[in-house]
Amino acid sequence: MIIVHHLENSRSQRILWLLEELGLEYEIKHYKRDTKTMLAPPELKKVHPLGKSPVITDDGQVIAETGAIIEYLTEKVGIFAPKAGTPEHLRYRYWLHYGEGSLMSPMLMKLVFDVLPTRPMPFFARPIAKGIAKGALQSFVMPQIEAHLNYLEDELGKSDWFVGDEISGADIMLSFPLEAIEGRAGLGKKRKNLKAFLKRIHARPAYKKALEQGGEYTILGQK
Ligand SMILES: N[C@@H](CCC(=O)N[C@@H](CS)C(=O)NCC(=O)O)C(=O)O
Repeated sequence: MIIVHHLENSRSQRILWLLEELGLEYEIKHYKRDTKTMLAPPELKKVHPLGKSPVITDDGQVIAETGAIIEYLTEKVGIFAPKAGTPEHLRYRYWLHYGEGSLMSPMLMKLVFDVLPTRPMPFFARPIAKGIAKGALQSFVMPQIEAHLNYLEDELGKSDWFVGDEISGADIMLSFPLEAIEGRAGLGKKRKNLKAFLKRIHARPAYKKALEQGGEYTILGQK
């Protein structure tokens, strides 16, 4: 039996969505974030030394990393991934790596620089922290995020889904960073394709079912 070690409000939500799309049976073990640090609880380290979510267990195996989990689950069922050896499969693999490998990096930097000036520090250090954070956001982080969003907006101008006309694990992979940007800063008025993509995924019955299963997912502002 597949067990999803699911941290509330996290990337793990997309694994629940994938499982619902694939029609696989699974159980959820729920974990709550520490209310102060927002980190995962220590119990998650019993499943995998890094204690991050998502992580799944299946048949005595522990599988971590969203991309690896998506590949593992889609290969089990043989849907939601283009046929191996095709150009579509190469594109699919690209997006699976891109989601965490490229797109999430500037987003995490934004999170860090947004929070940095609000952390406890001597009063005289705060204006300096604010200045450093603002400078980094303006000169590097935000231009990077904008470049990624423009690129993704153009890609979705070519087809409804990231790998052509059929939904795949690549769309599930990219859902979380796009939802996070929409929830935190907004995708921007001109990003019609990205907004339509989010609307399309949120209308899917499997997506809705996964939300019911996963519990709190406030990334889009819903409680
Ligand atoms: N690249 C990893 C990232 C995993 C990750 O950082 N997960 C976050 C949840 S969104 C987490 O577990 N955070 C809690 C913590 O770091 O303690 C993946 O995609 O699986």
